[in-house]
Amino acid sequence: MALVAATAFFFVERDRVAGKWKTSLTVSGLVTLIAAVHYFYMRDVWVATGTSPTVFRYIDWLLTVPLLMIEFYLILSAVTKVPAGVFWRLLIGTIAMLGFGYAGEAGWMDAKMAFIPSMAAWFYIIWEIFRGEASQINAGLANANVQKAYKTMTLLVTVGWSIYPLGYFFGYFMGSQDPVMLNVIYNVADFWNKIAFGVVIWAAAVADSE
Ligand SMILES: *C/C=C(C)/C=C/C=C(C)/C=C/C1=C(C)CCCC1(C)C
Repeated sequence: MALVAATAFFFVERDRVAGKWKTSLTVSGLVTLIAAVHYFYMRDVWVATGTSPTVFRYIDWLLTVPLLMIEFYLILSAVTKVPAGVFWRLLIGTIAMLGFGYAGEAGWMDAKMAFIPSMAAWFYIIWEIFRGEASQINAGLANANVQKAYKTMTLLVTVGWSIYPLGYFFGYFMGSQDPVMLNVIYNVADFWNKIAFGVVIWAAAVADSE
């Protein structure tokens, strides 16, 4: 429900911000919309079978995580010129991270082996936003609103996102995967990483538009 409400909020608030910010808010709303629909699917499966199929989570992630990641490109693009390479590196990094994760969970690859390239891709994204071209562009801005949002978003991508590899790690390396616990943890993580992430962008957009 919070994802549905956030979707309505981002789409309505789009009217309130300057034109250059509208794409960022649209993308925030798409992320929460896509996740809300997947949660409806997942709830139905849970009610019917008492299990939660990994495939729905990964379809959700495959759509929402690249969209979240390109928000870095979009918020920087709202205020300055950003080379397309930043967009592509963030996009490809997320797809590699999730592709290996899924290969491990689906049994296409040894789950422990798949963990390594998936983690490497996540570290690559983190490097890009902390040290790479995106971070250099951000450091060179004269816009405190974008810089503040950027900083909080980097925190969510490191601390907030660490929940998912930890869930994988406990499941496949420690052999403890309590599906109820894992669902609760993922749900709380999604609240921060999708809704709060969007709110951070919304706050920068409003402050910068007024
Ligand atoms: C809204 C959903 C989000 C932000 C999901 C993010 C998911 C990840 C950051 C997953 C990362 C993984 C690794 C870094 C290694 C193990 C496999 C994954 C896919 C769980």
